[in-house]
Amino acid sequence: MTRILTIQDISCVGQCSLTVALPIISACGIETSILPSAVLSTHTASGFSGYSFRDLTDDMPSINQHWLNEGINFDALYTGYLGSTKQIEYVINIMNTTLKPEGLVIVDPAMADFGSLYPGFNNTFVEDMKKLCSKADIILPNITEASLLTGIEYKEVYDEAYISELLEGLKKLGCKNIVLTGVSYDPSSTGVLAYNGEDVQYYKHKKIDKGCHGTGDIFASSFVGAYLNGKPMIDAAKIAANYCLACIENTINDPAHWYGVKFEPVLPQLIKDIYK
Ligand code: PXL
Repeated sequence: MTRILTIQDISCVGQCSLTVALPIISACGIETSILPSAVLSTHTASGFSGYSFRDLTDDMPSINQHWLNEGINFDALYTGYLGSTKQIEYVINIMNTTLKPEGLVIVDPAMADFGSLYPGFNNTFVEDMKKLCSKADIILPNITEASLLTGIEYKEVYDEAYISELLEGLKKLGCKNIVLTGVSYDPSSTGVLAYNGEDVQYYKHKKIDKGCHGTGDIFASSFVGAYLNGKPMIDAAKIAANYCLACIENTINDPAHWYGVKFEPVLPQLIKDIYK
């Protein structure tokens, strides 16, 4: 059985990062170990204010040392929101010591959306994230993150040439496989794209205009679940995109649920798609 380690924060309330990654990947039949990078009372996006933040950076080396002492290792590593640049260094150390030699590394450079960095991130973090992405087997950026990683101007309206420029920029950084999310060429549709350094495959689907918090993490976690179950990259991206859409549709008519999406009741659809 595959055992994955996922490193990202726990936002106690707000349906993102570990509170979605752990249930989703586990439901996909994969043993999921966690390393919380920080504990926050809520996510940091709008809607909540004054969140608490406990940085767990200093705990990471001793946690990894204990795993090394116990002979624990992992088949795969998936990183999401990381709380500090030092954490990126520790993640790279875990990759070099605790991940199996042929282990798979999936990095979601979760740091930005809609043209801006999330609160608390700066350019030094972006520079370090470039290093982590260059060591990954697959990265899962959105357009904002791809533009920050490549230094190419962020655009809200663009064409295929712009997307190719982003992909080539990421390839130049050393990224081997790229799944780019939120790729939209017209107002009524959006989609995901998989690039293995040679071929681009695009899956277009309907666009729901309401942005919902945490869907990047839901996409990444369901992608990981599908990919580790043997789905090719574009198929895993398609399954994950369809799951996100279903989660949003399950939530948008409930104004009380503004802080995330109700992904739990839709898990059976994800599992069915993976085992199809
Ligand atoms: O969904 C990414 C994410 C993860 N963790 C925290 C966040 C966000 C996005 O805002 O605030 C704490």
